[in-house]
Amino acid sequence: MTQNKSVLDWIENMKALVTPDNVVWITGEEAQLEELRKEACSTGEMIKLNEEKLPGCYLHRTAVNDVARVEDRTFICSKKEEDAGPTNHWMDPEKAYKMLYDIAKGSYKGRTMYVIPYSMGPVGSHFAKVGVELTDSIYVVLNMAIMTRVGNKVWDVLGDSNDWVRGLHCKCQIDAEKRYICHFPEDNTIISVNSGYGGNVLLGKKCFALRIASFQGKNEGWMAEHMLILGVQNPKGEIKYVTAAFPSACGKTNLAMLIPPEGYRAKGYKVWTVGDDIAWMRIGPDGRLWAINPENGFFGVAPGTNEKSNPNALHTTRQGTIFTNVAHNLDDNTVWWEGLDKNPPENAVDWKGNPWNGKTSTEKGAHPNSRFTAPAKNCPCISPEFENGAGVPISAIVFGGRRAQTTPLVYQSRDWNNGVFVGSIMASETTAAATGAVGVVRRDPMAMLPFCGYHMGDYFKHWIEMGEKLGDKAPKIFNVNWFRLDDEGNFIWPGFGDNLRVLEWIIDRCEGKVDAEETAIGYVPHAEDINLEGLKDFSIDTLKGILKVDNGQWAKEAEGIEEFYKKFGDRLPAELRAELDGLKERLAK
Ligand code: GTP
Ligand code: SPV
Ligand code: MN
Repeated sequence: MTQNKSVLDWIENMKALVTPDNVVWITGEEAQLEELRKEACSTGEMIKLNEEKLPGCYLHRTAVNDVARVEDRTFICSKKEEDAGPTNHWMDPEKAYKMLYDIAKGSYKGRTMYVIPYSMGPVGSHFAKVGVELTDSIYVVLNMAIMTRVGNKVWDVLGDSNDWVRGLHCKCQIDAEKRYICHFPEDNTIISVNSGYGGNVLLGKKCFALRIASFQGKNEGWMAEHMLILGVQNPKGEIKYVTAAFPSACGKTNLAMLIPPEGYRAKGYKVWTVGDDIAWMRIGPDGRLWAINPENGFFGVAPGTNEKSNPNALHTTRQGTIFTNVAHNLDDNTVWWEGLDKNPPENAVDWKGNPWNGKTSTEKGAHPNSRFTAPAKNCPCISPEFENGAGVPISAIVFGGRRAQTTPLVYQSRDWNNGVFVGSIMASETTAAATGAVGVVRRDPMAMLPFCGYHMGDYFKHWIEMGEKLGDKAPKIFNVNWFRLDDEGNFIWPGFGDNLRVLEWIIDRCEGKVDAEETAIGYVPHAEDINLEGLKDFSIDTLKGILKVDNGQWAKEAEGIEEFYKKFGDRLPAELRAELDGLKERLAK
């Protein structure tokens, strides 16, 4: 345990508030976690799955009203409203604490308080940061034990420091009307009440590693981003690292675990996964940008994951994994989700807990935002650098979203500031990862709209300043769109493993090995420079179609950006204003 006074005092205060029957300190030892798994199974909180087919795997169903992040109930409680900015919901911290303490008061009565010390990042790395989460949910403990590094070793590195993030989670009655996910960036504090779902309650993830950490990064000169990190190894054995920011459920896990197309594999290409959701990045001693994945597992979207689309992810979930809100196959006590295979179980229970026949039912067996929580070490392509506390050097930063039209398959920004502009104007169709309408195009700068813990205008400025510090060592910035649709609504680009064809062009551009065509929005590949070898039923003319930049559509886009930028008032950096003017000028030519 710990003698850290700031920790002990805070826990005493929280105990007095929520009044648990008892307190359990999570040590990180396997025997303790195993006891908790048994207890969760005895109460029905979790179901133990087939030990032969899915060793060490469990199923959990959340309440039907509690299956995704709740962006409209997520608040940044900075002292000044203007510091939360126009893209966040804000609540006065005094008012928020009072409201939350009223809800939390006595809520652990009859329950156990679990104290989870955790490290985001390899324990002791200079990138890493410590958090403590208090929860009354065993499901949260077991998920945190997969997603982060938990246990006594964290107390050892924390010592008597006060630099740690406080997190209080109270399940309460899972009352959607009293659900609040509140962040106090100035106090390093997170309070989450009335939810039991992933991103709302695994406080190390979006709440700390993005919302609180983005604020810390601005103050301390580093970056916390909603990005995957992967390494592409070429036949010579050289590995180049790339980060990519796509909005929720837009393909980060899939790209991070990409399996090269056959022709590439034969030549010796390989992709290594460093992270699938979050990157913390700092300028290294060599002046380049270095990144770590602060997480220790994957909280991935289950539907659509299969032996063809993402065999690495599927393999990763075959042991030691917790499944949330997928269908339960009663015949062999395994799990199923839409898009796993063409053979849905007939004798099953759906994500709501109702009897379900996959052959005849018109209802979905798994919720579209059902998830797996799997240890990173299970991943067949986990990078040898995954545990390296110094991180990996980044050559390229890729932005992307789900756009049926307008945005080409790939383009390169003109320079860093233009790249920041490209990130700032990202737009994507919404997905099931958050509650609310699905398929509506919304601006989601750097895929951080729901995750930036301070004023988005200041966040843009921070990006610009990082570019000034990096100078000519800055990664090159690109934008991709795997999701262009044809007239019948089918995806035009094959995507998944074939995305390596685009990554290859990106890396070649970083190394100055390939030319490009200058357009109003940036540099687009000559179609001949994207390797289509071995791609069946895909012609170079189809490729040309999705590489085309339509100036008419982009002129409309520029109007939308103008509208969006108005939100930021005088906190929009002048550099971005100039970039928008430059785009309009080039479009008018
Ligand atoms: P979060 O965990 O919510 O942050 O999501 P993510 O960005 O990791 O998304 P993920 O990789 O789980 O993919 C989400 C959905 O996008 C799945 O249904 C995938 O099948 C689909 N998808 C991923 N990559 C591609 C692609 O290259 N092309 C197409 N058409 N769909 C893709
Ligand atoms: C996302 O929605 O971007 C996720 C899942 O990665 S959650 O942890 O719920 O935020
Ligand atoms: Mn995510």
